[in-house]
Amino acid sequence: MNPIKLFVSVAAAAVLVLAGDIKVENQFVKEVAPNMKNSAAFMTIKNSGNKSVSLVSATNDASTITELHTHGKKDGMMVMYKVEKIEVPAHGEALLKPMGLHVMLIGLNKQIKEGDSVNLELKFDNGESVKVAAPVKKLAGQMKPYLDTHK
Ligand SMILES: [Cu+2]
Repeated sequence: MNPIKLFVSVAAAAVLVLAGDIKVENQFVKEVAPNMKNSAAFMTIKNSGNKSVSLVSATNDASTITELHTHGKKDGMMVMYKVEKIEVPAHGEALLKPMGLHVMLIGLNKQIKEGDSVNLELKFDNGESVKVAAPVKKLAGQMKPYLDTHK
């Protein structure tokens, strides 16, 4: 390969790796009672780039399974269900909040309570991967039926 061409392709790859358009803020995980096996993580995801980016998968160190979920009405009932991705518009944000979009932690492998923190890794379709520590917080009681609707 011609050395100039090689240099250009290496430089382009370096730019892709360095482009950090995604920022995660205000992340937290809901405290749950000791007998509960599921919880959820909430956060604001900001995209400073010119293209919309989607959160496509996640992992965490407190549960076996991590899914992307939303919450809404189906046949007149409030239910949670899995979504393939969570889109973050260009120069915009996605708000993951109780009764809306969330990262579902299924099959907790330990009790999580206020003061703990859960390590999350979030993977995006632009190749970015963001690691955050989410503090565990107590939320108001109306969250319990919400978490129980998980299928
Ligand atoms: Cu859920």
